[in-house]
Amino acid sequence: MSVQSKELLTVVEEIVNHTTITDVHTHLFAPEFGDQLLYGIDELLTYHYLIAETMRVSDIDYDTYWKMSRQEQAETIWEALFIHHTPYSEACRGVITVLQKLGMDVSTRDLESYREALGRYPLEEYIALIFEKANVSSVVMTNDPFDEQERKVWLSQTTRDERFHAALRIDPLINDYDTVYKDLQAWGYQVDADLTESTIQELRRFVSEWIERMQALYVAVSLPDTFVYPEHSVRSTLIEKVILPVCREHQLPFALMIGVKRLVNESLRSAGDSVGKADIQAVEALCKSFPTNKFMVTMLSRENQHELAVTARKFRNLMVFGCWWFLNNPTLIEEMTAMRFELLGTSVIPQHSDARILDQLVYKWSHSREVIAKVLTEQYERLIEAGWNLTEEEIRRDVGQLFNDNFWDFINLKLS
Ligand code: RAT
Ligand code: ZN
Repeated sequence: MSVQSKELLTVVEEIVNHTTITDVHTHLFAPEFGDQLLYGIDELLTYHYLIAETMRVSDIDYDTYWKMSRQEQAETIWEALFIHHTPYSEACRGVITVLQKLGMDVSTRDLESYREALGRYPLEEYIALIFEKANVSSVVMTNDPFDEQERKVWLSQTTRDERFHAALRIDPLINDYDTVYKDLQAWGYQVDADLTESTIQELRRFVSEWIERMQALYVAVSLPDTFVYPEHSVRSTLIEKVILPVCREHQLPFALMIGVKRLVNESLRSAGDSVGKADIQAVEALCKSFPTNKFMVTMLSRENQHELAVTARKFRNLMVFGCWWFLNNPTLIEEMTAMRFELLGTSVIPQHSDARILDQLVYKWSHSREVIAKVLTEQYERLIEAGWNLTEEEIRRDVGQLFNDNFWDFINLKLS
């Protein structure tokens, strides 16, 4: 059935809201990881995005804040951002959206009643409820084999909740090899500080073993705004000689998240990272030099978005994904998504949630869905004006690709 212009937005919204999503990058954990899976109102309020915002409107000193219990921190943030100020920033509004969608009366502004009501759910029920409200079918975790707590679970656990996929995150290996090679030695790998041929072989064994143990869907790293490739550095050698050959062997994408300036304000701890414009030539050089490797790339700076989309037009082994972190705001999602749709058509993964707290799936996706539906409708409108006959089935197909198939097809893509 063809869709006419005037009913278009309603139809697109309907389809966008009812299509389940594979969330390709989160920081959530399967329930088998115990208290590493964060959820509930106190975790929601102490999200690092909100810590940064609180410090701007309150005179509390950093140490006092960090010494508080989680509950006290949550109360401090609630008072500062939700009672004494109006919570319209994206991260604040997110909390309100979650409360509202979980049936809380947000007009009472009564934190204790929310804590009580949400705290009543058994965990399994809560996970199911959140996945249902967010209409997400599965999420990809961020899994760090250098994290002691996480490592223990991987080494002892054999089964995993199927809604949670793994991604092997190797920041310490790539960005901090000088320190972590000692851990690797302690775990039985014959590695040196120098990247000798035998060390390279052992590092490949390490990455390979963890891919298999986790059944990782991709290997990922976050990189600074100063990232360049190629260069004479440990990082470049590790990428070229360890990560890319192993990814080729397992036919997995290497995901690069580029443009983070870690800890520009150390007192803010997890909230202290910032952004910088990176050099797109690194992405171009990687895609060009390794045509049988697959790259998923997201960049943190708004200024990098146009050249990233253009680069994806040149390389089929590059999949652009998500509006990352400081870009995950309606204005920027709209701008980036429109530009990507115009330059790349349907061949992009428009968004990931980056959720750190389970409940955030609800707001991150409802906010993003709204913007994506709007941008998609505008694209369709122009097409209909040009005389194209668009069917509901085709809209359903497109949204399915954007929210699921593009990711899974890229994971399964074999380049030779
Ligand atoms: O968005 C975030 O929560 C950041 O703290 C980072 O974790 C970032 O997304 C990353 O994956 O490094
Ligand atoms: Zn992340």
